[in-house]
Amino acid sequence: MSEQTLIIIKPDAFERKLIGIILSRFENKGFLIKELKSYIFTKEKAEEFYSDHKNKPFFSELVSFISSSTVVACILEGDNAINIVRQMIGSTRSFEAQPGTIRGDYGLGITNNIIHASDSNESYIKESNVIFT
Ligand code: 3AN
Repeated sequence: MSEQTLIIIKPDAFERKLIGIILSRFENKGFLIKELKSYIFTKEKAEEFYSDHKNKPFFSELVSFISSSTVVACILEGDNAINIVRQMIGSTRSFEAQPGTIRGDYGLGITNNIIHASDSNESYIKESNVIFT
């Protein structure tokens, strides 16, 4: 079933000039880039984007990191996009992510873990509305 999902290529990947190589992995897999923009989170937008995590101890670190530099936001479309893109990005803790996943190949951090991808259709709708409206 064709679906859409949102990815955010995070400030660490932007600063390391990994945008092109990461986007090309999704195109190579067969996904279509439906929307693409570079974006700078304000603190307020970051808090809205990560509102599900507002009671977590790492919330302020997360908000501060995601708003620390440019990110690239992208809506991808393709069969089972939500699930397959989540598999492609790998585990949250990059140092545990499998080689062959994006976090496994490019990252070592947890907060600075290269990329975000929506984990459900509900998250996709909420998150894409924060950035694309
Ligand atoms: P994922 O991005 O893999 O879906 P979530 O939704 O559990 O992970 O967490 C959202 C973001 O919060 C992660 N991408 C990561 O940047 C950050 N995060 C998660 N757990 C921790 C933690 N223990 N310490 C610091 N940051 C964390």
